[in-house]
Amino acid sequence: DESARLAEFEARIAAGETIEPKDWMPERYRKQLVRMMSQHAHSEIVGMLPEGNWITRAPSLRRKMSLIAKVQDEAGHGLYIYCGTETLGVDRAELVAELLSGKAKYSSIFNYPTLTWADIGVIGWFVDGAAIVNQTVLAKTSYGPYARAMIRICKEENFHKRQGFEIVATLAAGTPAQREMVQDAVNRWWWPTLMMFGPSDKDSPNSGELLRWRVKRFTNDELRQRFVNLTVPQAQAVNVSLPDPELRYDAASESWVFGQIDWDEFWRVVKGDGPCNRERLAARNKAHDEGAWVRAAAEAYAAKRDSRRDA
Ligand code: FAQ
Repeated sequence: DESARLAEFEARIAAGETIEPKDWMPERYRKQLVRMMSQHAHSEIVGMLPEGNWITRAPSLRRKMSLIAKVQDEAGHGLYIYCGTETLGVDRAELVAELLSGKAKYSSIFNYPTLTWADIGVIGWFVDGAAIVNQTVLAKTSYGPYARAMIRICKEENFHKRQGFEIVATLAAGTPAQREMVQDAVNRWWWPTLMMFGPSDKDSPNSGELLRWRVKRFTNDELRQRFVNLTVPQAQAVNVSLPDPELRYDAASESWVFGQIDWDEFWRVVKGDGPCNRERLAARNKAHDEGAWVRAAAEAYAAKRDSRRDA
């Protein structure tokens, strides 16, 4: 019966086993994974837009090549995670429709604009850096297909972070105007990056269940702190300052204490009212509409192939 199955499922999780698509799982576990994985896939796809915006304006051929490769990787990550989500019995078209209608969430961070070339460096450094902190842990998540996707994706995120940090280091060692440009980008991206880790633990309704089932292995605040501790010394190394007057090292906890996050801003952006939410959704809808002929052609081809096979 249901409660015996649940006990068996939880015992497997407690023993550190991974759950695979054909294994029994509670409906809530399946639902939570579909929610989280589809939001993650959408984030990768929408996340292509702010950086894609700079491909034609990259300052050199080499910068352009690595930026194209990064954005292309993000498309791959999105498709890979959509495939993972499909192992839970949902149709990708349904998930994409929810993104396009504005019903589905994706990471708040991608609703901010990329105003200068320095933003591309800072996104790689901060946003991919934050993604690595979050996803390294997800590589040990209890659901097998998601964990395996994260292992591969983290390898690519490391390259993304390095290309970003290298851009930042170059600008930070450059002319006064370049230094100013990179500092301005750091000032604008720091707080939104901290928001990527989600609401503080006391306001995180999903954390309890996700931690119990080892989908998550650390809380939002724990991972946010880990990111801050990793990033402050990197900022010092390239001589840029982080826009937080309250930032200070606490020897007792061996951690960098930081100031208050503006949670009103966070929720405004999550609910669709950030600086670029409308623009991002419009761009995704335009791309989807313009791709209609490709989907129609693929379907016609598949139908023709099936009818030949039947003949
Ligand atoms: N933005 O109860 P919790 C990338 C929502 S990295 C928007 O704490 P949970 C790589 C949350 O969904 C970015 N919404 O939720 C890249 C929930 O709403 P719901 C993607 C947010 O799941 C780099 C509500 O608030 N990474 O793409 C955000 O326990 C560079 C309550 O929150 C992932 O998705 C937010 N920041 O913890 C690409 C990682 N935070 O659904 C291009 C996988 C929270 O109940 C360029 N996901 N919400 O209506 C996770 O680790 C978790 O889902 C969290 C949220 C930590 C994001």
